[in-house]
Amino acid sequence: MFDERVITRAIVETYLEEFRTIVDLDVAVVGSGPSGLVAARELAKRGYRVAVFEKRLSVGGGLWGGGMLMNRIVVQESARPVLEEFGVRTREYAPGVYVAHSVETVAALVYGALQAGAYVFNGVAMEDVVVRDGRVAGLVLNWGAVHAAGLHVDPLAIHSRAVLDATGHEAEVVRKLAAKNGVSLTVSGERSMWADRGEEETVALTGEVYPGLFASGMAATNVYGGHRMGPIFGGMLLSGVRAAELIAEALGS
Ligand code: 48F
Repeated sequence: MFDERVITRAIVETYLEEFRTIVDLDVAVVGSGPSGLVAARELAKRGYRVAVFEKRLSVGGGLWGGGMLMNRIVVQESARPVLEEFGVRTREYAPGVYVAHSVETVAALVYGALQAGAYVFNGVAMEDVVVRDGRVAGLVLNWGAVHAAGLHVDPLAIHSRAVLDATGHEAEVVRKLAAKNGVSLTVSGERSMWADRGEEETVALTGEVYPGLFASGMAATNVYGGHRMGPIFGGMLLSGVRAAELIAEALGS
């Protein structure tokens, strides 16, 4: 009953159809952790053409493992509305301290981003940036598997009006920009864990690090040397919201 050729065509054609449309984007988000997925949904809701590129097969970044592989995350009162907006259930554990299931959180965040109209490409890695006239103007992409195996395969490039580095602790996009373009940007690296400070810093440090290139979440913390915060995730969610606001401000309509 099922013809393998139809199955093959269905996959190849629908995937490539989508890939063709993302060659010109408003916003390219690198990394599908909490800050990247929240930013993607917020931007898609505002009508921007946004795609998330995740080098691994699984989306969700550092959410899955909760704290020390115990699949629960903690959020504070100020960030709970973000989880609610995605339909994630929370339980109040202590005044102002809420717990959510990390797997439910990943599922809801990616579903919410897709449903809002964001494109999500898992297994696709950012290999380099496109720089034009002193601005980051796009990404150089390759299959995550090619990247991981270190194969000598030339990548493909896309253009975007803004790029968000949501690659977490690595701040990979910022590092790549600095390493290849003589840009005097240093990634300071994060400071040791201080949950309270780290949560505030990751939101405060979210912003444009170079024309066209924004950083959120742990990438922002690492660029500017903020504190690590561990398995409390409110700052990551709020950083995604903040990144979307700043990008929308910069892009206009
Ligand atoms: O690390 P990650 O979850 O980013 P985040 O939004 O959140 C950080 C927290 O999860 C946690 C924390 C909070 O307490 O400290 O770590 O800042 O997700 C980053 C994603 O980026 C992907 C990576 O696989 C991960 O899923 N990524 C990294 N480099 C690349 C990439 C790349 N070159 N191309 C595509 N994806």
